Amino acid sequence: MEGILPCRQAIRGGGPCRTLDMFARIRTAAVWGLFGVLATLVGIAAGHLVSALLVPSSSPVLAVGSAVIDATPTPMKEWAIRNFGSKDKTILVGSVLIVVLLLSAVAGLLARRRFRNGAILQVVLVAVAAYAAITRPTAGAEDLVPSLVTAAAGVAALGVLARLAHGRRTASVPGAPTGPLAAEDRLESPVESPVATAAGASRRGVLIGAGVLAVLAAAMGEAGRAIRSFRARPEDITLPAAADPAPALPVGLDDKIPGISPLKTPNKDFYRVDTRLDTPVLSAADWTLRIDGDVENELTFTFDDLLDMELIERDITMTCVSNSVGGPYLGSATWLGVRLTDLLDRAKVGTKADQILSTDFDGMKISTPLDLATDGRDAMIAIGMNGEPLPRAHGFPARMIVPGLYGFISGTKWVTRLTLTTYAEETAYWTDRKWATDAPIKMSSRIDTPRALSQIDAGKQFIGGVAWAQQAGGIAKVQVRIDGGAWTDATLGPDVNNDYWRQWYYEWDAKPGRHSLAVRAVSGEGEVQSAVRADPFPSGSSGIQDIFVTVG
Ligand SMILES: Nc1nc2c(c(=O)[nH]1)N[C@H]1C(S)=C(S)[C@@H](COP(=O)(O)O)O[C@H]1N2
Ligand SMILES: [Mo]
Repeated sequence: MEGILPCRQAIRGGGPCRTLDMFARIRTAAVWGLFGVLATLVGIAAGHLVSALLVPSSSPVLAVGSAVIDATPTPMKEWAIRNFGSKDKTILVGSVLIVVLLLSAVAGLLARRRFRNGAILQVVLVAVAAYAAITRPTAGAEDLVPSLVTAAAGVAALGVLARLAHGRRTASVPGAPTGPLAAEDRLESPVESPVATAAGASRRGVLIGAGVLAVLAAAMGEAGRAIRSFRARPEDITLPAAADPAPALPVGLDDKIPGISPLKTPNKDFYRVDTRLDTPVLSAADWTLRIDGDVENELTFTFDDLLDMELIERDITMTCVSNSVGGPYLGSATWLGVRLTDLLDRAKVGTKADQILSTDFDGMKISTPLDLATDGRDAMIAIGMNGEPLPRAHGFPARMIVPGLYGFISGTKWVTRLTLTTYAEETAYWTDRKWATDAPIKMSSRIDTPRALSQIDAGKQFIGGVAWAQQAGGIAKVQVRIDGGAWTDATLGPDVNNDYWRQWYYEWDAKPGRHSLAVRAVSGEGEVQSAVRADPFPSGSSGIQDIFVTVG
């Protein structure tokens, strides 16, 4: 290997030649690796900035991340959600970035010997991103632009760094060709470290060049972020009052039981689950909802059309199928919208359809059983959440809400199309990944306070939380079991409606020591929450939450 070859160069300053040789070699490699990383960061920042201006979801990093999400097998997704929770996406993007930066370091190393090879690797990396961006269901030619910019900026930055490094070196070898292209065909001595052997002035040149590029990357990254957040500011829309309003929400146990979930979940605290890495920015004025497929009249509704229809307001608890027993993916809000059946009645659904295939603005598809969505429950196309327009993260300008069904078969955010079709004919995102097609929310209950594994004082303590049994007669009872003893009735909070969770609490005389606390719900139909453990996949978790706390 090169590292143990005898010195081919006179080493200034003497010393054991091989050690110096190795040392210089490693340093050279590190410098060129960093050049590669820096060049890629410049490219990514430029691409991200341009995509912020043009098509935010086509940012090369996001496009690759989204492609990875879509390609991740269901068990791995489940594993990631279980182990990383809502940080799963940060970790995903972080991992993608690490892989990209490692390969970029390789590109830097390649560029040292032959600039063209490094540039080719950079372009290959960006081509993967371009492919991911262009194959999104609704992608157009403009989605290629950020990738092209990324490639151009990355290659240019690497070129600048290579030129500075080689130029500096060749400056000390009068008459040698300069610049990355000229350097291409020369096999340089691996000993020659651009930094180690630099004459003071040119070494400074490399450092200044790298510093300028780093500042440039940071500035473009920050500009992209600022533009994105400016474009994502909420639209100034005043929603009309509902023709069919929800009754005033009763006073819950919020103030009585510290640590309990508030009866209504504030929008900013509402869980968010979707396949996106960005927050889509749609405009209400441009938005339309198309109804097609097995219908007599294909129709298109604008946002204003919806405002002109009869608006209903309903208190509904939503849950994600990925929520494990005792988990956080659950929230309760007041939704304002148009009855789904009012829309479907205008379109006149045919006799063949058994599913509503809803599509979001980006082509993401969710399937809902037609019979359940139209069985008299308050399914709606919602435009308001807790007295405000939908937040962008929750589907602005419009989404579907179907009480009693998990979000993945009913809660389509940023919805733009409802196609009446059959399960035999058309499949959707999660059903393609083997999740259930028919998934009613399973009755469950959760202990909010005390927290699992926490330490609390002895004496009078409240155990409290929420329980839900949508479409099964609501919650009739919640029972608590301490240290494996008998199930004892807890006190219930106010009854909002059967589609809404119910708060509960139990006053406990806590004695010092370690204790187990369990909870279960009983529905209005007399059904007792199942103790059979099931994972979220494929149709929702079941089992009893049983936690440990230490008293004293
Ligand atoms: N367009 C779109 N809608 C979507 C999803 C998605 O990935 N894309 N995720 C669904 C899932 S799995 C759930 S649980 C709910 C969550 O809605 P929330 O984020 O408003 O709580 O949205 C549903 N709607
Ligand atoms: Mo979900």
